[in-house]
Amino acid sequence: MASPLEQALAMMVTTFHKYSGKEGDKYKLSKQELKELLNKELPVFGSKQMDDAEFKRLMNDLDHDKDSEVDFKEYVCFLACITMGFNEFFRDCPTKQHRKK
Ligand SMILES: [Ca+2]
Repeated sequence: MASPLEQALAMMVTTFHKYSGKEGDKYKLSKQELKELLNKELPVFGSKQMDDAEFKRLMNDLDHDKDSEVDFKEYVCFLACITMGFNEFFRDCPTKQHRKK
């Protein structure tokens, strides 16, 4: 039985392939595939709240090699950035709760 972290890593990989295989290059996310992944798997960052210009900017930021698609490496960098954001957000939570006692 895989540990929760191992499961999370496997989930990152399988989630990418679930969307990247839909159209065009099987190993890259097109703009449409990225949009779908965000909406369904990362609703916090979902493009529903994002207008077209914002989505274009995000896509542009993620697409480091400028081939108009997001490959696995670019996707993992994105997840790492989000994780760092979560870390910033949650970092002080336990300390604050602790201080209240
Ligand atoms: Ca790319």
